[in-house]
Amino acid sequence: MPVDVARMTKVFERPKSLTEARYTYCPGCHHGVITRIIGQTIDELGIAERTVGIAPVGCSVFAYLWYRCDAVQVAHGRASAVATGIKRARPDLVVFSYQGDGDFASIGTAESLHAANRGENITVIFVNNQIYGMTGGEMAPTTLVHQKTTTTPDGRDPATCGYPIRFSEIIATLDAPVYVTRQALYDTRRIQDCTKAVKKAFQNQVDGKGYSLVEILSTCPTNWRMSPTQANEHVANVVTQVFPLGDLVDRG
Ligand SMILES: Cc1ncc(C[n+]2csc(CCOP(=O)(O)OP(=O)(O)O)c2C)c(N)n1
Repeated sequence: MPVDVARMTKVFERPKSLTEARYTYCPGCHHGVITRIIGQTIDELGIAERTVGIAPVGCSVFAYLWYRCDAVQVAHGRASAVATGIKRARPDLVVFSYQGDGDFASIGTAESLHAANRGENITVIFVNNQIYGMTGGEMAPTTLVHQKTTTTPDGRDPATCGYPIRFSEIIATLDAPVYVTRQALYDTRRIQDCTKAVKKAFQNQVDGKGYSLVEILSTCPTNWRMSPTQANEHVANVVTQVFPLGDLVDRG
C-alpha cells in the first residue's frame, strides 16, 4: 500500500540544539542518550542562544561538536572550574558541564567538590559508567568491588583499591547545592525520569537557584565486555544496588 506522507504524524524529531555531526560513541553506550536529553532540554527551555557547554576529556570529549550552542573543551577534570569562570564572568549565560566519572570524581575531585560547595549557579551532568571508557577500560573511582577492568584484571580488591566512591552522596552533605540526583537510562521509565531531572537542573540555573548535579548511571558495553542488553540489565540489577537512584537533595 502506498504511504500517504501528508497524513503521517511526526513522532520523533532530532532536537534543534543538536548538530548533524556523527557521535563517536560505541553501540549501546548511554552517552548518546544523555547528549540527546540535554539537546531536547535546551530546545524546550529556549536557551540555545545563551547556553555554553563544557566538554571534558573522556568519551564525550567531542561534545562541543554535537551541540548547536557555544561550547568549550577543557582539560581532564577541570570542567566544573571552567564552568565557574564562565558563569561568574557572564551570569546571563546558562553553563553546563558534562563529565565522566574519572573526570568528575577522580582527577577533578577538588574542582568538582569546591564548585558544589561554593554553590556555583551551574548545571553539572555527571556520567557514571564505572570505568575509564575512552582510554581503554581502566578502573575508575566508581568501579564496583570485584569488577574486572584492564588495571584490575582480577577484579577490584578493596584491600588495595578501596571502594566505589558515591560522589553525589558526598556532595549531598554540603549546604549549598540545591539539587543532587542520581538517574539511570536502562528503560523508558528511567529515561523519562532522567529527562525531567535534567530539565529541572537547567531550570534551577535559569531561575538563579544555584548548583545542580545530575548523576546518570551509564553503560559501557565495550569495556564491560557485555552486549548492550546485558549492560542495561547490569545497570538495573547490579549497579543500582551500589548507586541507588533518586533525589539526594532538592532545595528547589
Ligand atoms: C591530565 C590528564 N590525565 C589523564 C588523561 C588520560 N585520560 C583521558 S580520558 C581518561 C578517562 C576518562 O574517563 P571518564 O572521565 O570516566 O570518561 P569516559 O571516557 O568513561 O566517558 C583519562 C584517564 C588526560 N587526558 N589528561
